[in-house]
Order: sequence, then C-alpha cells, then structure tokens
Amino acid sequence: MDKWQGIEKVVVVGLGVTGLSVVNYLQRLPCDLSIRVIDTRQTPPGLESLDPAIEFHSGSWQMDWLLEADLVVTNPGIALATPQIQQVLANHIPVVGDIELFAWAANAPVVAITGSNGKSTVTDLTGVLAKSVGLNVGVGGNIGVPALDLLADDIDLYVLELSSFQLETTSSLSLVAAAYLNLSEDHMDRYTGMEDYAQAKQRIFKHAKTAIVNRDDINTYPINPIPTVTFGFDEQEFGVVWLEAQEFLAKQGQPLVAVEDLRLVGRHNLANSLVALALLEQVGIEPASVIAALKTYTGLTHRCQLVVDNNQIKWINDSKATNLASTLAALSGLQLTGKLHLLVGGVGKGADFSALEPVLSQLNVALYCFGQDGDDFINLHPSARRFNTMEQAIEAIVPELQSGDSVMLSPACASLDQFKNFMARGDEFARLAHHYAN
Ligand code: N21
Repeated sequence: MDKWQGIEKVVVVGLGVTGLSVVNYLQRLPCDLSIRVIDTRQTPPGLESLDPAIEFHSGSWQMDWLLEADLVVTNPGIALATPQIQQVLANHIPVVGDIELFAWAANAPVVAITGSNGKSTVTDLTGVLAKSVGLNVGVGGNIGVPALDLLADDIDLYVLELSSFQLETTSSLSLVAAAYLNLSEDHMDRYTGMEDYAQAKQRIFKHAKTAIVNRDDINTYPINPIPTVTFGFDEQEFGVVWLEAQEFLAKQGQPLVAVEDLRLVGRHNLANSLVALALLEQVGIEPASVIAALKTYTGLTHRCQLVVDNNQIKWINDSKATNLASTLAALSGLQLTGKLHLLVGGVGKGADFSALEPVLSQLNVALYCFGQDGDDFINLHPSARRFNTMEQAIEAIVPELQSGDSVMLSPACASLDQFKNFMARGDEFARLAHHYAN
C-alpha cells in the first residue's frame, strides 16, 4: 500500500480488458485517486464498459494529461519505446503495467511463467493441478482473467502467465518460482531484435526465489544467477527416464508417471508437464500428489484441439499458434494418416518462416495461405495457394478432402488483421469445421 504514497493523479493508457481491470482496481483502492484514461485508438474495445464518470480521451495522445500525472499505467499493447511514453519517463513520472500494480497488492505466494511458447498450457495446467489438491488458486495474467481481477483475500496461490510486454513494465514482482520455458523469434515488429526480446523476458527473475529453466535452451537461464531447477529430456532433475521399454516423466531419475498415461500429446507437452510439477514443488506440493490430475488433463481450447472428427476427417484448431515455433511444435506432435491441409497466415510480425520449408517437404501436406502476410508462406511448399480469408481457404479445401485427411489451422501468425484475437479466429475455424464436416 505504501507504494501509493504521494500518488494522486493516475493516467491509464490503453483500454480493453486489461485497461478496464486497471480502472476498476484503482476505483476500489482506499486512497482518493484522480483517474483519467486515454487510448490512442479511435474507438477502443471495452469503451462501453468504462464508468462514464471517468475522464476519457481517445484517438490521440493527450500529453498534458500524461505530464500532469504522478503515475502512468500502460497496456501491454503499447511499447515502452513509444516516444510519448519516453517523454513521460524523461519527466521522471513512473510508468508501470497492471502486473506491477498486482505485485504491490498481492499477499499470497505467486508463481509465474514466461517463454515464447507453452506458457498458457503450463499456466493452466499448474492451476488445475494446484486446485486438485484443494488450494484456492488465482490463474490468469496474459491468459483469461487479468491479474488485478484475480486479487482476493482468500487466495492461497497465484499462477500468472506473463508476456514479455507485461514484464517490460514490471519491477517489483516477488515470485516463489519463475519458469522460463524457451526463447524463439516472435514480436520482431515491436522489438529491435532478439537481444531486446530476451532481455524483457529475463526480468521475470528479478525478485524470484527459484528459477525453473530449460536444459535445452541456454537463453532461459537467469543472467544474474539465482537458485535454479531445470527440466529437459534426460534423466537429470525434472526429466524423463526409460524403464523396461517404457518412458516416464521423472524427478532425479525416479519415475513419476508413464508418458503413455498422459492425454497431452507431443514432446513439448512432456516439458510443459515437467514445468508444472517443478513449479508446484516450490510451493510445497509434492509431484506425486498431482499425478492423478495430470493424467486427466487434456489441454487448452485453441491449442491443437480436435474440434471435429467426422467421416474419417480430423479438424484441428491450433489458432493459438501465433508464431513459427508454435506451428513447428504442432507439426512435430501430429500423428497423421492421410494428407494434412494446413492453414497459415495472418500478421507475420516480421518473422522469418523459412524453417518451415524442410519440415513441410517431409510431410504429405497441402498449404493454404491467407491474411495480411499470407505471401510470406507461398514459397515454402509447391502446393501453396493464396487466399484472402481463412473461410475462402477452407472452401477450397473441402472438395479436396479424402478419408484419413486432416485440416489444421496452425497459422504461425497473429490474427489481428482479420479477427479480434486468436480465440475469435479459432472459434471461426471450429464453426466452419462443423459446417463443412458432413
Ligand atoms: O491474438 C492474437 O492473434 C495475437 C496475439 C501475439 O502476436 O502474440 N499477442 O502481442 C495481445 C494483446 C498482445 C499484446 C497486447 C495485447 C493487449 C492490446 C493490443 C493493442 C491493447 C492495446 C493495444 C493498442 S492501446 C492505445 N493505443 C498477440 C493502441 C493500443 O494502439 S500479444 O502478446 O492506447 O491488447
């Protein structure tokens, strides 16, 4: 609470679900704050839910409001490098994000997860497992519920997914354990390079008691050393072990659960499961106590989700694949019978997609490219065809479908050119799958 000493005027930049959570939180605080909201977009999402009593400006920067503020709370949609935000900082006005405000208020243990891929699965799974042993768990952040909306007096444990954008504006988040899953190219439209992106993710370790890191990805290790627990695909620490021709998840070489007893598929999901177990151990939950729940976990909506399986044709929604590594993981986890009809495209965020070419050349695949940056994929496979929309691509797929085939949306791109977010894109795919799968 003392963090609010001397703060009277707060400006919230960026509305949407996160901005609204910030405004609602500020209104609930006992201190008497003046709250103003700006959004540089003409008609920002969530405006209909903003308290009409709050002073609001949209469509441009309102520098006089910003420069009068004692504190500016920015949205993860706004880069700190934005000149207007830099001007605020140059005037010695603190700029924070919603996760920093959460850190000021939380009074239960927090674990957090970052990385380029898998963080939503690990966050959700960690929450599900902790709930299975009776804890009251607040799960959210970059997925589902914004962190400030999770705050409650009776929470035993917070599990937060944190994006690099959220970490940029977070300085005092104390974590019992911080997991950094992997680092691969993403968001090159917002960072100057991989160093910049990696540096933002390293911030998760600043006030963490223990780091959970990937033995196969040196980038995930804390640059400023702290106690560390590792995961990977050998027998050390959290790993795997083979016993009598059966593979197990293991701790220190001791088997915990047979891989064939898990419902999550793909090698990357073994790693994701190990991370959840490692995080829970740091909050005093023994791996053995959550194995029953781990065995029943089937994964997230929009993440390699089988939405229709009709007439021997599978429709797989992997709309959550918003970068290349995510699509590569989906392709490596597939158990294919017939041809794969793969839908890719959207906002490419400046990525280099050439690593797809050798993978596609080994698959029985037809490639359908759509959206703003669909052209980025057109040279990656001889079968590639260009469409404006996902729906038009699916209309072209349907007459080609044969028994045993699969149709998968795993677009390696953000959706924001044509959809509200990846969830709306996945819902649209599922709707079309049900419509055409007859
Ligand atoms: O869902 C998708 O398809 C894309 C996901 C990505 O590419 O990984 N995620 O970049 C998602 C949502 C990301 C980052 C931020 C947010 C929050 C906002 C987006 C834009 C909020 C505000 C803005 C823009 S606010 C303002 N002026 C995709 C602006 C604002 O222009 S992500 O990690 O004042 O949502």
